[in-house]
Amino acid sequence: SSGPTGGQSSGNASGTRADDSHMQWWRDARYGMFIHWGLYSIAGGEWKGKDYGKEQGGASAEWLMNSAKISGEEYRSTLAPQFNPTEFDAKQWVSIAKDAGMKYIVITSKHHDGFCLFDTEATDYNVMDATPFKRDIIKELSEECAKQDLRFGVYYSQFKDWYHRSRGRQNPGTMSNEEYLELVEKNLDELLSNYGDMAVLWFDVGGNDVIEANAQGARVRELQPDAVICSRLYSRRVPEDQRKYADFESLPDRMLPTERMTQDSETCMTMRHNWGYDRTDDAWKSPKDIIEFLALCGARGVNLLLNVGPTPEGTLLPEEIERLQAVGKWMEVNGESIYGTTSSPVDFDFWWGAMTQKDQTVYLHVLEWKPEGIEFNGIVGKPTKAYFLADPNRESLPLSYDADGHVTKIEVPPTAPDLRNTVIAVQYDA
Ligand code: JFZ
Repeated sequence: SSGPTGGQSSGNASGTRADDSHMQWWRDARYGMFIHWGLYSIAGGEWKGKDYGKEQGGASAEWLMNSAKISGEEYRSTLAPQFNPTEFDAKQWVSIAKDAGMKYIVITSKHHDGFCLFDTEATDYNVMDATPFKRDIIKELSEECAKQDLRFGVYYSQFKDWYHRSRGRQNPGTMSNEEYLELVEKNLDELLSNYGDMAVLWFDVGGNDVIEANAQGARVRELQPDAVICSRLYSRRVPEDQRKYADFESLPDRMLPTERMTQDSETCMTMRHNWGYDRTDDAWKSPKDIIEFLALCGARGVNLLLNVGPTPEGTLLPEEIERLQAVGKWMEVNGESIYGTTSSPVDFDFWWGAMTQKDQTVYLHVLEWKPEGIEFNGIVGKPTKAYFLADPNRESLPLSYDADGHVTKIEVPPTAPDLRNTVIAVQYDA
């Protein structure tokens, strides 16, 4: 149980395994890279001169086929021959994720548009057979992750596919349910058999058919018992206690968690508005925003899966790289306050920010500097030493306590050492 000092309990899927030891790396990792890449990246949110980038609640880059009501035939015949991202370099992408401090990568192996970024026998609508590129993107990335010691996983849209007869509303495809389920089954077997260790199976937009979802979950357990399975295998309408194979709860997209989670959870977040590459989307979040997401997700016990939307050429955008590097530099110094930590000991934020914790230390993520001092309470024990995590000498900051010893005040210099997030480590005696 979480108890008075916070911490996390397991997800609800341990019943399908002997234990939940497969979750430990994921809990410790805290920070991963999401990649939305596919045929839609070529269009970049535009179709026949119209910009769809900000439609559909903003999810239009990878939703283009649906938003622009493009037929399956036209979508494929227009975009697949153009898919030739010759600048794609798995080694570079994985290095960028690693330098950013990320511990795992999840890439769209098939999104709602049905296009497979991997070699598959189940359909010729894939990168090897339908495009001039003819390189197995999932293979190159999975091998590179293994080399650079990052965990690798795939997003797979198991329910929603616009080529299916009834699983896409605006643009009903022709595939029957039987054909579709067979395709998914084959695809999953290939993804789970041909690419080494699959760390994460990131299912999305699940349906209400629990039997169908459970069969897919069971197959994952069978072929990759240690893979971590996303709760979106099931629709939100499936009661939580019936989501047998959901290892972690995927929280609503692009929103900070508002409360401390007691079950394994993850927030996925964009760097701007859209997931897939969009030519006109300029709603960039700042490096400070992202560092704050990391801190606040951590304080609520939630992983952050931060998205990039690579270009048709196969590159990450300079704006993305710049942000990833900035956060990576911060993580180099302050990673101890994120990796392997659990949620804040208290349910609330402070006026200056929020806390994470590990062993006998709490980490104060000071997002708003207060020269008059940083006050906090809620830890079970007496603080003995406070220091800036960025200070290699760990010089003690002066501490004082109020009359009943509940509130601790840390004296700080007038200006913030790091305006984005200065972390103060506070050790305490239990
Ligand atoms: C889905 C996709 O439709 C979208 O294109 C993107 O891949 C995103 C990561 O996931 O969209 C969703 C799914 C679930 C919610 C919101 C958007 N939700 O539960 O709030």
